[in-house]
Order: sequence, then C-alpha cells, then structure tokens
Amino acid sequence: MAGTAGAVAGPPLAAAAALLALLVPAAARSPGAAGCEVPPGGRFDCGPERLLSRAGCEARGCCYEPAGPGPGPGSGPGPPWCFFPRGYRSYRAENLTATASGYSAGLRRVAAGFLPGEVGSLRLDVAMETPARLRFTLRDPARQRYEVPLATPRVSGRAASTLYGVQVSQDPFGLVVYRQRGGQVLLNTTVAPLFFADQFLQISTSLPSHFISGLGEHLTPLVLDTAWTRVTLWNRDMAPVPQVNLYGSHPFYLGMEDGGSAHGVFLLNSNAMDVLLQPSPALTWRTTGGILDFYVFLGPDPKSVVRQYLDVIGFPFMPPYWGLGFHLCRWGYSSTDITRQVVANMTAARFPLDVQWNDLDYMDAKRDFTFNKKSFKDYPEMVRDFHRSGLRYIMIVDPGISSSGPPGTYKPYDEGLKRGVFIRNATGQPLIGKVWPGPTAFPDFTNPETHEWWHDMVKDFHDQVPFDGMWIDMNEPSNFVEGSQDGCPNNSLEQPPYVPGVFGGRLRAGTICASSQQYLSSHYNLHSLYGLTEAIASHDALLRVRGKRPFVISRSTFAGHGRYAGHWTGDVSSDWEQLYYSVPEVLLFNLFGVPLVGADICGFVGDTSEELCVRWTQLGAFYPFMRNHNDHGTRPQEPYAFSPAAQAAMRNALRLRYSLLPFLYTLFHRAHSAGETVARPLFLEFPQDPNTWAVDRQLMWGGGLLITPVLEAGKTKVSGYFPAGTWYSLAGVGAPLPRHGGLRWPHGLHHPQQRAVDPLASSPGHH
Ligand code: MIG
Repeated sequence: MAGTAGAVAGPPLAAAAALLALLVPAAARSPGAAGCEVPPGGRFDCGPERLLSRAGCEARGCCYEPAGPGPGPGSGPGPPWCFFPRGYRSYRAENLTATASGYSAGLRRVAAGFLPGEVGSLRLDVAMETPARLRFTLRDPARQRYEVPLATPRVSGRAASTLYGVQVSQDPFGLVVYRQRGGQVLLNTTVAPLFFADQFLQISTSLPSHFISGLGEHLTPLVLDTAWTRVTLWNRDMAPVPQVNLYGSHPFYLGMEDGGSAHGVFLLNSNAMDVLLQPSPALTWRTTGGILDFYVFLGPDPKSVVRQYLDVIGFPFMPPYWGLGFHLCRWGYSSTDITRQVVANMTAARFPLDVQWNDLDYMDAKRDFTFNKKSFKDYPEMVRDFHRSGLRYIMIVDPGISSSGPPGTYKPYDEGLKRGVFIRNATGQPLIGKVWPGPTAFPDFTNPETHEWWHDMVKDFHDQVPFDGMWIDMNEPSNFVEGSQDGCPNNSLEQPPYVPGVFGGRLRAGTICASSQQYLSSHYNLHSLYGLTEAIASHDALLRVRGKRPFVISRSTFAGHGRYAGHWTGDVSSDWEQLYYSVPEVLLFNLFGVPLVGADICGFVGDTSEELCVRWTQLGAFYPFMRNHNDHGTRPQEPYAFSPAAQAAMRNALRLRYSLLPFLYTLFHRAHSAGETVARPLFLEFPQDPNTWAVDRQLMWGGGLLITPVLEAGKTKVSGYFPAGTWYSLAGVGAPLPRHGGLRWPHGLHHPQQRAVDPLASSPGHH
C-alpha cells in the first residue's frame, strides 16, 4: 500500500482503528514549475468553468502547457492546457476521531479557490457499514444543504472486519480506499484537489483499470472510453445519440481490476453533473450542488458489486407474468377500430400478444385522463374486450397537465390547483410550460399531496377504462418551451458558475426553469428525480387501484428506479447502429437495477426495413421488456406487416421467448429477491476471463443462456465469444423448429472451438 497514494507519505498517526490511519504528508509543495511534471494523461483541469490564458492559469497557481488537441475547459478530447501541479492545496484534514460507525474528521480550506461560495470547513464522515460497503460523506457542518431524498440503509455500528482499508491524507486532504487483501487501491482522491463550493463540488480519483462501466444514461458501449470522455448527467428528452445526456441519471460505475475482482462507486447526488474520464486512468466527479455522498462496494466479484449497490438503492420490483410477454404499440393507432384491427391482425397471423398499447391518440385534446369520445367512443369496451380475450392493456400518460381550459372543464387541473400539487415559478404560481396539450402545469411528485391527487386521477380514469399498466413518458420533464412560457428568472440557479455539458447549453433547455420550486427543494436540485418520483406515484396508485402487482414503464429514471418501474430506451432510430447500442443499454440498466428494460423493437424514429425489423425482433425476444413501438407517419412495423418469410422468422423468435418465459420469470424473481440481474453482461459470469469484459454484442439471460444476435445488415452468420465451458445449442434441445419459407432469415453462430447453433434460424438444416 505504501507509496501508491501519490502525495501521501510519512508514518501513520493517530489511528482511529487498526486499519485507518491519518497520514501526514511531506510538506505540501508550493505550486510552480516543480509540481508541473505531470504526464499528459494524468493532468487534471484547473480551468473547469472557463478557458484560461497562461496568465489566468498561473494566477490560480496552476501549470500551463499547450499540448494535444486542446484547448478546452475540461471537455476537450485531450489533456487540459491548464492543470493542477502535484500537491495543489485546497483542504487540510484535522481532528481525525473514531465514531460509532467509523470515523470523522474536519476539513479546513487552506488556500482560496476560484469559484464563488467556497465552503471553508467541511466534515468528513466515514462509515464502515458492512464488510464490503463503505460510505463516506463530505458535508458543510454549519449549514444544511440539499441531500437526495432516497431512503438508504440506516446502519449503526461499524463492520467488524472489512474487505477495505482507508487512509486519509492530511494536507492536501485526500482519501484512499484499498483492498485489504492484495492492497489494490480502488479510490485515491489525492490525485487532484477537492472543491466544495455552493454550486461546484469536485473530487477526482485514480482508477485501477480502464474497464469502467456505468454512468448512464448515455448511448455508449458497455465499457466507457477513458481517453478524455465527459459524461453529463441531467435528465433530458433527447433522441439517443452518442455523447449527450439522455433521459436518466445513474451516477454509479463498476470497475474491473486485474485478476477479475470488481468494485463499484455510487455518488448519491442528483444535481446536474459531469463525470470526466481520462487516460491515467482517472475519474473526476463534478457536480453543481448537494453534498458528496459516496458508497464504495468491494465485491469482490462483479455480481456482488451489483447486489451491494442494490442493497443501497433497492431491489427491483417483481413484474406480473404477463408483463414479460410481447407488447405492441405505435403512435398513430388513431381509433379503437384501428387498435382492435391491430389485435385481430396479430391473432390472424398467429403471433402471440400479451399487451396492446395506445399512445397519445386515445386522448381528448391530448389531455391525460380523458379519451376522445368520437374516435375512442367505445374505449372502455375495447379494453374489456381485450381482457376477455386474455390481453392486457396499457396507455401513455404524460406528466404535463393541461392548464388552459376554462375552470370547471378539466378536473385534473382544477383539483391539482386546489390541492397545490404543481411546481411553482418564482412568483409562487404554477409554472406553465408547453407540452402536447398546449400550456401545461407540472405536478410536483416530491409532494405527498401530489401522490394522493395522482392516485385519485388514476382511479377516476381506471373506473372508466380498466387499464392494466401505465406508460409514463415526457417525464424528464420535457417541455417544448425553454423554462416556461414566461421564461425564467435571472439567478444563480439558472446561471450557475459552472454549467455541465448539458445538451442545449443551459439547464432549462428542453425542460422547466431550474429555479422553480418544489415541495422538497428547488427544481435545480430535484430535476433528475422527476421521472423516479412520478414512477413511485404511479406504481403506488396502480397498487391501490388494482390491488395487484403494478406495471409501469418510464422514460426518465434515476438510481433506485427499478424498485418501482421499468424503462424503455426512448426514441431510437430504425437503424443498425441503434440495434447494436440497445445491447449495452439493456446490460447497463441491469447493472443499474432496472432489469425490466428494452428498446423499441424495429426502431422508433424513421422507416424500418424488413431485414432490420426481423433482426430486431430476434434480439428483442431477449430484451427483458419486449415491445415493438413505432413513430407516427413511418412505415408500419407490426410483425404481420412483413413478408411470409419475415413473419415466420419473427414467429420463431417469439415462440422461443415464450418457451423461455418461466425461466425469465424466475430470473426476475431472483432479481427481486436477491438483487441479481436478468439480462447480464458476460463479465458478470466470467470475471476471470478478461476477454469477456468488453463484450457488448452478446448478452446472457441469467448464468447459462448466451445470446449472440445478428446486429449487421446482410449477414447470415455471426461470430461471438464463448468463454471456456461446454455450450449447448438451444435449438438442439427439444423439438426442431419447423421449416418454412426458405432461408431468407437464417443466422448461425460459429466459433473455432465451440460451435453453437442460433436457435432463431428459420431452418435448422442451415447449420
Ligand atoms: O414528443 O407520445 O418517446 O415513445 O411515441 C414525443 C408520443 C412524445 C415520445 C416517446 C415516444 C412516444 C411519443 N413521445
């Protein structure tokens, strides 16, 4: 361990426990050329909030070296030009003392920072919560700051023996977490200075390897790129493209270590943030509010890391069995007649269908909890008829509540107004934005009264239309005008001194004003919790109204979401690239504890093609949540919309899924009761085999079913990686699949050593 902690040196002092030691460093170096010999990959940006000239950089006591592709404030694709010298001082640790749960220390700012609202004194609390879980927090002891209202385990006392050891470096302050066994350093915050200002909190750490997975929601491979990557978290309605903040926030990563051990880190913070990855390798958390509240999970195997994370945020809910069947939806089923016809077509074409959906089309003037009395005249009967034929039914619900009707004409708004459930603007009035129904107010789901009101609205509507589940969309929340119809005030919440790399450049882009007021705090703090809080309200309302296990699918998510709802990956394009990306997205959401996840099969935006749609259905048969959904105005993509050969291939894919449903249901039960994953990256099962770590063109169900889908156009063969073991072809088990329609959609799996037959091939003879 000694010597691995950068600036840490010297003999242990005042040990709070046998494995905790406060270390006194060699006298802090004064900034200047001496501390500037930092290899480019290990340089930490000294100008996070703006571009600095040499003079501006040196005025901060930092090193200036124009190099690489920069310049750029931290977000550049290369090393920062202005960077901290080694030993740059910010806080000094004092008074390390043992506490019931671990120990605490005071931190005192010893050198002025450069952002407003620096907190001069901090309190560090280290809690050794369980043998494999460490929590540490940095708070302002003088002032209560916003903290994420997520119920996490209350732990009293200190774990007797732990997988980790902790050291505190005194000046500059830093924390080192290492494995007791073998000494591998997992976290070392001495690599760069700590910042704790009102709206700018930053802490950096070295990483033990380049294999870092997590930090959603982004369109990324399973393993993130540590070559100067910025990952921004701030929930946003945004059709998935690489590099931008998408619908959800999951400030959690899992790291693999040499030898196959794994650890995880969760920052319990919901403010807009950037996470920066750089090649040394290292990671910087940079958030705009709250406190620093970290959990470190020691595994030591990756499955345990996931379970330990879920111990903190909650195990996934148990979906009803029907929820694992095939779901069919599109925007543009514009009447009950058309919706009924879709179901009839599915039956006639012998496709299994468990859940029929409707998009906005059912609504009257696009308002929640209403239906169109012309085109959806027999809506309640339609749903009852579906029930009679064994189907379930789900419709979309948006959070924005139409606010422009005359009083007395729309109960959700009238009641909501009376009961004070809406988010307020600077003048204390409901903030009015614009979504599908036109002007809308936004329910504040951090207010308990809103949950009651939401329940009442859900119940009223359910009394008319006995739906079975809820599809909650637009809950980032999405807003078609920036901030509100009246703009936003000019204040520090709207224009923070540091703005993370959010798409659109401003926090209010595509959403409501950051400074609007919610029951628990400002929207600035609570924004990324909007979807989660709506999911909780919807889950609870469904439970009360139906008295059965709820089924909620949400676009926006936050850590802990899986306990209440599932997720679909939003407005993906009908293209092959998005087909591939859906694999890592599904795998990542399983690591995030949201196993009920899937992408819109055949793609949402744009016209699909027959080949793409077949491949997508074949892959989608292995999404834990399997729904075909389509944009309005694009080419139809229901399974029956294609050629007989394509239909046959899709039917086979569906048949295979349905034959595996008991297994899938069991996996969900394992997730629900033991914190496991359902769809699983290979490295979770084979952590000792580094070849598996980055595999994200294959996925597993549970520990034994390996799926190797075709993800490219024009291919009838795929190669995949088969870890050591004996692999059996699923198609070889049980009755052979029937022959039909020639070889239009066969695909096979070939591997030099082991050969597996793709169970979805339309003709077994092909192999
Ligand atoms: O502004 O309800 O992601 O699945 O079909 C678009 C219409 C609103 C976005 C969802 C999509 C849904 C669509 N919605």
